[in-house]
This record gives sequence, structure tokens and C-alpha cells, in this order.
Amino acid sequence: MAAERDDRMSTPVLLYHYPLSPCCDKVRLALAEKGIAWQETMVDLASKANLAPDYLALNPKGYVPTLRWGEELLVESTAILDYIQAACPLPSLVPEAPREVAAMRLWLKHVDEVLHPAWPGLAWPIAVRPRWLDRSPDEIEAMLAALLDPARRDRQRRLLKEGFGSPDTQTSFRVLAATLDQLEKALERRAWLAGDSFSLADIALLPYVQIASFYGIEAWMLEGRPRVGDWFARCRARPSWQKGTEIHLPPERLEGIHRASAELQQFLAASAT
Ligand SMILES: N[C@@H](CCC(=O)N[C@@H](CS)C(=O)NCC(=O)O)C(=O)O
Repeated sequence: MAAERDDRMSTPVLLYHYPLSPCCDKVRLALAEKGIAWQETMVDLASKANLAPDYLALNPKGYVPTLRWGEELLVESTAILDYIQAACPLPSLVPEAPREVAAMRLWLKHVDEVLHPAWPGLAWPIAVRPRWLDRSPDEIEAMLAALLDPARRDRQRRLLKEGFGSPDTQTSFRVLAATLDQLEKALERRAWLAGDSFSLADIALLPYVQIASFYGIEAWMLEGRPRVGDWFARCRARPSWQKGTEIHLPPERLEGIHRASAELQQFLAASAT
């Protein structure tokens, strides 16, 4: 075991990431849980640095995160979690019981296939739109033209234009609420999402709850969901929390986010009436 630990410490690890990206938080949390040190390169999503040719050569879909692990170049956050667990088995982030492994996989699948695809409807009007509001329609179209996936391009165009009023935001809240209900139910039976130990399932869900809380909707999320509140508090108490979720942004970006969060509160209040 000692040799394995030494290897891990000597492999250079470089994370291409950006704050307030749940997929990046997943990787940061896993690295922090394993005690792996890493270097970082910030990829500024709001200025579309993720679509620059140099970055697309690393991550052809233009997403963060990308992880360089020694000679290996890794993309897709869930695949990166698997890689980290396989490369550094201890402390394990996979439960032992086969049925708990299956439960963990179902959570990872839910995040990849349901929760994350709906996320931009909540995140874009808060974290990206404020920085694009002063750009001309031509500038915006030129930026969007770099996106090869037409569905992704149309969604981003809609969110930049309509903000919280877009149908994507409605979907996002519906999916987030349903996911939180599922979490509450799972936590009736287990201490953590996939069993009695903290696992990749908790790592995959935690960033969404954490970032939504940063956007000012913690009270909305936790109302009537005491077990989720308790789980969130236990996650925050872990040593990985600080390094896994830290948010470094310049003050003007934070101001934009806070203004948009206030708009979000109004949107939620109006939707409740
Ligand atoms: N399936 C990918 C999704 C990654 C993803 O959506 N990353 C977002 C940040 S959380 C991103 O890079 N968005 C930039 C964009 O869509 O332009 C993964 O799990 O790594």
C-alpha cells in the first residue's frame, strides 16, 4: 500500500477546470478524498475559452473538466471518477456490497443522463448570462457558432436571451426537485446515498446541491427534506469539502452572480404564487 501511495504522489496531475461547474467539483472532490495533489488550469467558460482550438484538442466536445494524469489525458467526469478510483483504490469510494455498487451506478447514471442535462436552465441565467448581456447579437452568434452540437447551441441561445423565463429553467427546477425527493427517500434507508459509506454517488450529487445553495436556494431545496439537509451538513464536514468545492472568482463576477441570484429568488417566489 505504501508503494501505491508513493506512486500516486509522484504522478503529476493537472486539472483543467472552472469554478461553479458541478462536473469539475466531482473530480476535485474525488481527488481531495484520496489526498491527491493537483495543479490547475482555469478554462474560462464565460468567454468560451473551452472552444479555443488548443482546448478542443484536449477535450473534443469543449467541456470541462479534463484531467491530465501523468501521460494519460482523461475526459468525461464520470469516467474520470472511475479512473481515479481504479488508480488509487484506497480510501475506497466504491461500496463493498454488490447491491450498493449497483445503487451507486444508478446515481451516477441519473446525474449524467437526467440531472446534468437539465442543469444549464438554472446555472446559465445566473453564472453566464450576466457576462454576456452587454454583447451585441452578432458577437453572441459568432461565439455560439463555434458549438458543433445544434441542440447545445439552441439551448445556450435561448438561455442567454430569455434567462429564467426560458422553458429550460422550468425543466431544471422540476428535475432538481424530483432528484432531491429521490435523495430524501434513499437517505431514509442508508446513511449515504449508496450505503453506509461515502461513495462516488455522494460525490456526483453533492456539487449540484452545493452550487444551488451558493446560488441562494438552499432553503427552497431543504424545505420538507430534513435528511438531505443532514446529508449536506455531513458532506460539508468532510475534510475534502474545502478543496473540493472552493470558488475563486473576481469580485465583479461575484457581483453579477449575486444580482442574478436575487432575480432567481423573485422568480421562485413568483412561481410559488
Ligand atoms: N458529460 C460531461 C459534461 C461536462 C459539462 O457539461 N461541462 C460543463 C460545465 S459543468 C461545460 O463545460 N460547459 C461548457 C459549455 O457547454 O459551453 C462530463 O461529465 O464531463
